[in-house]
Amino acid sequence: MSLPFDNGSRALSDAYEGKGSMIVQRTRPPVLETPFEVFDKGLITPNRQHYVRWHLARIPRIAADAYRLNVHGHLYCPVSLSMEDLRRSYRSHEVTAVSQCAGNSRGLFAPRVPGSQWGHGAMANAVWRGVRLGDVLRRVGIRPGSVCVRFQGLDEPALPATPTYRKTLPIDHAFDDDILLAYEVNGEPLPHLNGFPLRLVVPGWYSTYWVKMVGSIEVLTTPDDSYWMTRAYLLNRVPVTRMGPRSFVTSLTEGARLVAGRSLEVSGIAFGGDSEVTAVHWRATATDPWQPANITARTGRYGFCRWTVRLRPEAGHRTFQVRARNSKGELQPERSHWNAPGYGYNGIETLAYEAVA
Ligand SMILES: Nc1nc2c(c(=O)[nH]1)N[C@H]1C(S)=C(S)[C@@H](COP(=O)(O)O)O[C@H]1N2
Ligand SMILES: [Mo]
Repeated sequence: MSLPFDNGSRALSDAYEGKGSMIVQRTRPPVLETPFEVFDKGLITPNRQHYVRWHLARIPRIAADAYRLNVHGHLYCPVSLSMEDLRRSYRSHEVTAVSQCAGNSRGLFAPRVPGSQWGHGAMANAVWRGVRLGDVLRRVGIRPGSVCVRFQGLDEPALPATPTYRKTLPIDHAFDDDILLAYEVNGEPLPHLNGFPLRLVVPGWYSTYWVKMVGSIEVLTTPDDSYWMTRAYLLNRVPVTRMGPRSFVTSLTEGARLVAGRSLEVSGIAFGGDSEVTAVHWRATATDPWQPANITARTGRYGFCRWTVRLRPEAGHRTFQVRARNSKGELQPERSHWNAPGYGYNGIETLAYEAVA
């Protein structure tokens, strides 16, 4: 089966461990997109259809009882923690948050840009459970003069010259109570492809920071100059970090045919990025004034919310639009800011439909 998409048709597969039907972007390493219909079914993305993105070719299979998290660098007592240690000696916490690749929706940039041609399915909203990164850092004792904390994944490149996957958080941010070292998603252990047994969860930041299968945490006294911080995921040489608001129509698909004059409920999802959604606005066609939509369900400040409106379509070809605002006052722009690496697509969505008598 394949899906229509301007950038080529995309195969669906259910051949991946722990995954249901997914759009295959790449097979080695696996890069799998969540089919968009999933977002209409519920506000929490099921683990089996949570998208997957890896950069490096070798993704080991880690046995939970053999796993160790090494915490080292500029600190007083380096430790090597087992999953047992993490579960037993630390309190567990939960956060609901959207994980979104910085390249989500890249395939919609015009002119086209290279990289994974994602539709809107490089995002997922889930309930993450694990220990607070800050609790671990407090226990090992950070030394004065520390500037950042680096996380390294256990996945490995096919060629030794390729740098391993590492991302770094500024020291102050690392102590944020919302940041977790998560071992569960939606009440189950992390799926292998989503970073079993432990991954970083950085609510409000693009998931490039959410290091999967994290093997080591290192406290540094100088800024991290490694590849993934200084060469990749940059916009104008600055790392892409925090997310802004986005909104989507999920109950209608592009090109829908509706009955003129017969009202129907239209609904969709929105999220605020690193602050909560304060308003969702819509219009029945691009030249109408914006009106407020009802926010009918929420999953916390970092999660998806559902919005619904009553549309009474007028005859003709129209373009439904929706836009979200967050509590920082940020509004989705009219158009996504085009950039060569294709990051941060966030423009107002426009859905064309036709109403017939
Ligand atoms: N170890 C490791 N962690 C990683 C990556 C990776 O390649 N290796 N990719 C990052 C990027 S760019 C994204 S978008 C998310 C994807 O997370 P997911 O596969 O659970 O959806 O993982 C992040 N964490
Ligand atoms: Mo990503």
